[in-house]
Amino acid sequence: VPLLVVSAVALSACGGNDSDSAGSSGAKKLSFIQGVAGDEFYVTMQCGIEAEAKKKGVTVNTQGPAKFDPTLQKPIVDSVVASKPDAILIAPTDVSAMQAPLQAAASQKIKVVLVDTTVNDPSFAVSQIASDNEGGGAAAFKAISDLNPNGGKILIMSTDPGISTVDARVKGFETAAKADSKFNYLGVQYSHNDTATAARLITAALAKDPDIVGVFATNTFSAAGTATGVRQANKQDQVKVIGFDAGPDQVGQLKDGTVQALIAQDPYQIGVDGVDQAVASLTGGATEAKIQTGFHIVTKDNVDGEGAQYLYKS
Ligand code: T6T
Repeated sequence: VPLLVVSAVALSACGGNDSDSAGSSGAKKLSFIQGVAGDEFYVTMQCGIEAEAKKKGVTVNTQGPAKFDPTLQKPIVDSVVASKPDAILIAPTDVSAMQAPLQAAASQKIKVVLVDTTVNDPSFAVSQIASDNEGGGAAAFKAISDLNPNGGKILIMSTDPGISTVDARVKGFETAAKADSKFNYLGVQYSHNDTATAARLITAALAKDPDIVGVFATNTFSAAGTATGVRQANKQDQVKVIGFDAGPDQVGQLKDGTVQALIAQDPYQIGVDGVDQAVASLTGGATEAKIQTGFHIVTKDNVDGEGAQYLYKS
């Protein structure tokens, strides 16, 4: 009779196991504060951070607010600062509201590394590591334009103003869209990083302008909601949807034809670079003020091949 062997060690999202622990007593302590907990982008970044922390012999603990909201992230920063880590890696949830709390952390001699998002004046930070968000926005316009050679009405579904990454994506798309007279750019709608709100907003936009030909959705949740709304309106053949990020729901929508392309970031690498910068700053090594990690375009044609390496972990 075959024995069913159940492993006592839970597999982590990262493909290792959760019993892996980095460092030893006396090792440098890092804290990672996500933009929002449970978001596959930050889950994947956490995998990169934990793998690199293990390699470098430092410890890391990870926390994130339940929503992408500075009023929820600030108390986490305050409690992490009180725990006196050597360095904080953080994706700040607002360019203004997170400025003072992070500056206060840096003034306590905690090294601060900004991963993904940034703040208005990041001069206190050791390093800022992010995708080419503006370039990704411009690439999203190019994709919509290639799919709609005759132009038409287009709009952006974003999250909230004041988030550096999505604002840069909007800027990149908007600049390109306004320069192309074939397109009638209808502006930005804000979904507050909520999938259901994005679906509701796109339904209303399609009721008002039934001839919309393209939507650029600036992150996971706005993209997943946009695709749901487009499919509910049965407009998936008419409306071309390009979404930033590459979480599992988005990949499903790419494969079923509701979404035409995903602009995938490299959150794992952002995490690896973040740890390297933190450790360099703590050990007197050279740091880089800005690191850009690019982006990759994933379509139905490459998602099971070359594009598969860019999909996020969950
Ligand atoms: O798009 C990423 C991240 O880059 C952005 O700052 C916030 O939203 C995500 O986490 C995706 O959900």
